[in-house]
Amino acid sequence: MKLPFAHTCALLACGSFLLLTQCATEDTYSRLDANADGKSTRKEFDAYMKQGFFHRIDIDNDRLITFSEWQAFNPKVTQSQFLNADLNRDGYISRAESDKRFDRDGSLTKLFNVIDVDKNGTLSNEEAAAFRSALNLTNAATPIERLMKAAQSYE
Ligand SMILES: [Ca+2]
Ligand SMILES: [Ca+2]
Ligand SMILES: [Ca+2]
Repeated sequence: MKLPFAHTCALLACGSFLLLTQCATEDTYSRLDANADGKSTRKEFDAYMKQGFFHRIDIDNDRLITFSEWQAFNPKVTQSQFLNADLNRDGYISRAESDKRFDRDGSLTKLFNVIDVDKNGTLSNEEAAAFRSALNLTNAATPIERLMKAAQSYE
């Protein structure tokens, strides 16, 4: 199966995937499957990833992301990327602004499609576990490299 991974890699520059990789790997499936029916819908996946992303960057837990908080997590983030996400230009990224950024860049769609091997629109326990295993099998230096190797193993 061929994935549009060259396109996915373009998103790595913005840093979202680095965070998504960590969200997808370190938590139990039960948290992803919010209503515990044995599968994760796209809606559950999105809610989980958006919450996980925001929570990890907002170090001081004040519900706002500053440029330095983002930079602490991803040293490669640029001012223009921050400004791009800060829609109302108040110097902070709110949860709503963070969520909208994901909706615009399409990174959640791409990640979901990688994990959803049988393309039925939901992630089974097995699909989520397989993705985690693929990531755990890689021994690259950075989360981004691990993600790229894991996704290559799906091709
Ligand atoms: Ca904060
Ligand atoms: Ca803002
Ligand atoms: Ca599936």
